[in-house]
Amino acid sequence: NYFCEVTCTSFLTVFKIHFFHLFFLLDCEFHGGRGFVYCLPGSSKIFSVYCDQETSLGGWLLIQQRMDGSLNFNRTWQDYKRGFGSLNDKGEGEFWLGNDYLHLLTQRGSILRVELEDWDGKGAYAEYHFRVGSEEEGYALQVSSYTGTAGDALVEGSVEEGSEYTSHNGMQFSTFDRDADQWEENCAEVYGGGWWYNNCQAANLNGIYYAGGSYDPRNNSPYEIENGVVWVPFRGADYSLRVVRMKIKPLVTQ
Ligand SMILES: *[C@@H]1O[C@H](CO)[C@@H](O)[C@H](O)[C@H]1NC(C)=O
Ligand SMILES: [Ca+2]
Repeated sequence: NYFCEVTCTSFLTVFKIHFFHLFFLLDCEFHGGRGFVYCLPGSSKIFSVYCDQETSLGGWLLIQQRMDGSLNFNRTWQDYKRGFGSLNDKGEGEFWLGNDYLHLLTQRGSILRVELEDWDGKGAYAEYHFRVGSEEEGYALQVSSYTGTAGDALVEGSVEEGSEYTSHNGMQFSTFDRDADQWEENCAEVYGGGWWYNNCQAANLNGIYYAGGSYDPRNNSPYEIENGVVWVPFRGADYSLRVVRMKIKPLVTQ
């Protein structure tokens, strides 16, 4: 794994780079390897991305990570739009890249890789074709072509509760201060994070971080609900995962 730093000198330069080559290869030889590095419009300063060079041929850009519950993910539309949190130089930390970036980086198609780890160290993954709409489109989620070992929480959703209520595909993004879900109440408010809620969820990777794994929703306050860091087909709704991360790479590589 390498940590690459890109100096983005001006908004214009960055925008051109972005517009004509959604991604480009930057020489990370300095750090002992090579990786995809993304330059994002609006980053007029040093923008650091974490380049994972080890998982399935490398070239992944980390877009979300939970690992110790140190960061509050129950945040506003503006926070999710711009991103929050940070990583250290080992790629450790909790963060959300930002929905504007997700839209820009996925508009030509990308692969999403979700990695999950429970409190016994058991891991699982899920991969999808992945696109996030613009803010005008409510950052709507488009996912398809599931492969993996974790189960298909994003398209199929929860088999028990029914796909039509729990699939995240096609859903707009919701935060507690902007409810775009399919429930008469506010999923984001009670499930504790910004997400593509339906009525409500089979995956809640930005949910409330409960240490230890299994939890009894009756003890959760202020909502007695299964609002942990959840991937239903992997460990069920009443199990909050220890580590979750989301990574993307372009669908068509050069
Ligand atoms: C999330 O934050 C909102 C606003 O502060 C609050 O009303 C809500 O109860 C919080 N949700 C959870 C699950 O803590
Ligand atoms: Ca609602």
